[in-house]
Amino acid sequence: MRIRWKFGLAALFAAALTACGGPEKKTLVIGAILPLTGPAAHAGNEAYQAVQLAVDEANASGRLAPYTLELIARDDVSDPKQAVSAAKDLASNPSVLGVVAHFNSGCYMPASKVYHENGVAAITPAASNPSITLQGFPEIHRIVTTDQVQGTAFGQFISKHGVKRLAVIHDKTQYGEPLADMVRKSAVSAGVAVVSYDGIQVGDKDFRALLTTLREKKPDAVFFGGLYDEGGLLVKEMRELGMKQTFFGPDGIKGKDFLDVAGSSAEGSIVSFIGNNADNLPGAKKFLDDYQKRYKQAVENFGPYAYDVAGIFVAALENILKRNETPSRALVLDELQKIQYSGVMGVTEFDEHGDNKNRAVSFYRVETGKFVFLEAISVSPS
Ligand code: ABU
Repeated sequence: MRIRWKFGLAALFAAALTACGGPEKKTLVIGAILPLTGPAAHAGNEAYQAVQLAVDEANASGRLAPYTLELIARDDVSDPKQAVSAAKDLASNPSVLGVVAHFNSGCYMPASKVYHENGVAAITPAASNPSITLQGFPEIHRIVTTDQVQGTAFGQFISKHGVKRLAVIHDKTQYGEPLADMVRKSAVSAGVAVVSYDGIQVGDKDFRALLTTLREKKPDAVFFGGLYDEGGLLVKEMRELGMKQTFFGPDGIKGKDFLDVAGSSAEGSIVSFIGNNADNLPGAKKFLDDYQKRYKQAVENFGPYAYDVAGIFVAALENILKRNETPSRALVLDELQKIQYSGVMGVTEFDEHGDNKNRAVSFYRVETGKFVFLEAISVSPS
């Protein structure tokens, strides 16, 4: 009874303030739909935490005053159905002005239709299947580079490092399979013989039968298009079978989960990342330090790009407010079309498809349980 009385008083007080033209909470809202649980939870949480950091910094700076920026987060669990459902949930909330959208290409692809139908700007900090941004949806953006660029660069890298016979494996997903195909084509154009091309099932644990068959074809390297867990198991089982071939993998295995699953078998593996190497960028140092300080973890992969995605939304909202206009979904979209955002990972400017004109692929080797930077390839816009 006492509690109800207290709430009753608070509600009366709030109503009285509003009626007298008193302080009303003014908020602007962005969403984040990422895998906070499930097989890519580690990367998803890094991206989410980076977005939260950017939102908190924007609020502390007062850049959007008199508004406060609010972040609504949803977990897509790396599952396309849950991604679409979360996208519909946020799109149906008229306060949501833009979404930091999805880690998995298999989630961003179907959810992109929801953002398009509802005029909500979406920017992915990670999903790299090139077809997502080629659908002609003006709402759909990506800050990292695409697997067209990653696949081409990886094929050339493999050839440059003396590989003559390559075995290619993929995980049959909307990420792994097209990426593996692009690596295969690029490697073949660079003069590498692709001796096998196989798909595995996500969630399977024992790949020894496939690896034993593949070993007969005498590859001198193996490329896997897929994610952390299967990548970790593949290289572990290769080493258990005595296979000493170099193991190559994409951005989808550059993370702690790959290292944890593979253990010491990960040593010597070479992985790529769809962007610049944050450790080499002076502009990223403050973010990397702030992230470490706040979350007691080092950044591993998509955090800096997720931080820049949130920064792009903040900059878009700030530009709208400077013109004394009221932020809306349509105005945010207009801003993204013309934005030149100087973030921690460099300058982002979106091309006619919504892809970042700034295209780089970085390569790393696993040494004593860490990803050690080797080189970066910058790809000019075509
Ligand atoms: N490129 C990040 C990993 C996954 C994906 O694109 O599906």
